[in-house]
Amino acid sequence: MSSIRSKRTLLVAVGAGLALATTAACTSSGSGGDSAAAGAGSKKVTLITGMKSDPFYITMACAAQAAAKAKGLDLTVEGSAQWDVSVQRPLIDSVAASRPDGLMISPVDTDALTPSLKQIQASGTKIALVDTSVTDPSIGISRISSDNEEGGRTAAKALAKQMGEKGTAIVISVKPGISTTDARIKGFTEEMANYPDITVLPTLYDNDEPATAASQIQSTLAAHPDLGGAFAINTNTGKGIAAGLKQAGKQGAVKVAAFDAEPEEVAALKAGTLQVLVAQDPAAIGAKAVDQLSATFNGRPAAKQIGTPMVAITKDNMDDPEVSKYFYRSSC
Ligand code: T6T
Repeated sequence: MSSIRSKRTLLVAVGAGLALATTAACTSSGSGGDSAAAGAGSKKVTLITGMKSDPFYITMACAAQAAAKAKGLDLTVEGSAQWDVSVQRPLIDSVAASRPDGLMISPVDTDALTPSLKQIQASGTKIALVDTSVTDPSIGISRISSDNEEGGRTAAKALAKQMGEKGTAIVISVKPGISTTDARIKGFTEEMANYPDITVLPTLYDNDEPATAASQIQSTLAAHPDLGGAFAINTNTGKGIAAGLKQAGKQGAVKVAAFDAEPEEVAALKAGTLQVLVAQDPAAIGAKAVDQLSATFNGRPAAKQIGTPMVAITKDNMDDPEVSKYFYRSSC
């Protein structure tokens, strides 16, 4: 179980009455004199992200690179081309062959990759799980992520408000067996149960393909012309739903709460195609993971579980610098 050292509750006031309480664990690491210029003897760390091209992970990687430089660590960034176990497993195995001192990874499945991770950990590589995690609690010296159930609850409250607390809604996710998106669905559906006049249709899965999400929202509309709301579980799903609604001329007619804040989602929020974004702080996830590995390399204990902030963004608050600082980047 997590052994959060101390908890600081961060309440981000986001205008339009949308406030999202998050907790962030203060860790003992991160400042204790372990900075040094990267040199031949530097510890080698590899980051394997869930999707190389995803601005969520690009933002994470940029911050991890900066933190690694400050700590004198030699960081290499890898990433899957698709959200698929058969793509990420060979990546893990090839990284294992290089015997890095540390591995930061977003496993694309809660269980299928655990044997490979167990093997790497047994060979002495310290693992930090970033964003997604695995069921086996023995994996990882630290797990750093958003409180995804809380994020799902926030999306449900925001969407219910947008829908006038009545009508039909749909959730489109990536695929079952991803710790983060499964937690968001759990939080969302549990919160939506508090709105008896809202019916939530069975969840659809788009395999992280925007085009699939676009056609799914359109076919849902055809089957349910009264569709009033949608929850997009992540960046590619948010992009896809926005495109699908725009193509169908239904932007604004179907209210959408989407997780994340990559550039196309932000543009869709500005255009009124999406109504709420639940942004995470992937930069904090990346930087804190580097801090935990650095602390471990220097003989200090790591924080087993670290929560990072989220913020609910709407058209009303998106121009506030305290909010727009959470927009994701497509490059460093
Ligand atoms: O929403 C993020 C991440 O938190 C999730 O685990 C997978 O999807 C994203 O990477 C965005 O595409």
